[in-house]
Amino acid sequence: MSADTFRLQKVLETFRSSLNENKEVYVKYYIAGWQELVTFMNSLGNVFSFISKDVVSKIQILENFLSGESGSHYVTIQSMVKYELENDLVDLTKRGSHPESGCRTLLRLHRALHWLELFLERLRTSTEDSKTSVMCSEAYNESLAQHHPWLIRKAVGVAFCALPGRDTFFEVLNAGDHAQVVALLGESLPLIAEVYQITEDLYAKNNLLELP
Ligand code: 1Q0
Repeated sequence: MSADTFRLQKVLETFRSSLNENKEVYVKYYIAGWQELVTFMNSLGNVFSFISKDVVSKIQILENFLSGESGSHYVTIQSMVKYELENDLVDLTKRGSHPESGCRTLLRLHRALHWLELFLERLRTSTEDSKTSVMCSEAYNESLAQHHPWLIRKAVGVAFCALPGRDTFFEVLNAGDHAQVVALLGESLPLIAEVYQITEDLYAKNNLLELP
């Protein structure tokens, strides 16, 4: 089994591990899932490094909270939200004394997870003549783009053009033939969607979806 197969399955495994029986999301596994995706993105080439750098810095911010003195409050996304809100540790309307709160940092990854879900669903149901760049940018326009300024949208557009074609993409995932990759995606997607939805509901309930 190749390293790439392992990664795709590891993404699946980490997102599976991130949910406990009370439907709480473990920050540790959530960021481990992102770490796997960064590894994957780096294997696609340097054009993507401005994207992976941003993800890495956000993973780092959350890791620092988790290993810091208030780490026990950062075990789940639920406990993090409660702790930061109760202790006024979140800039709610404009950036001020808490520009890098756990809540706002995780929100950026959360929005990106929606992109991932939409993209992987397109990939899963794609046909031979589907283009990865089109799937990626459609998914992007429906999700993350709404939160990005013009300059970033342009840069992202350039990066999408550098994506390998569908066949190569399936190969890079290297989880067997197309049918096997499709099956694995079918298995991962409901998990990713569930983690996304739980976080979305939590953020909506606490009015945190537009954090600066
Ligand atoms: C495979 C190609 C990757 C395409 C990625 C599409 C999303 C592009 C987003 C790029 C934005 C990066 C520049 C930084 C933006 C920040 O300003 C922004 C806001 O943060 P802040 O602190 O300024 O308020 N940051 C973000 O919005 C976070 C963006 C994270 C993008 C994460 C992309 C994750 C890609 C993962 C590779 C998945 C490959 C698919 C195969 C997976 C197989 C299971």
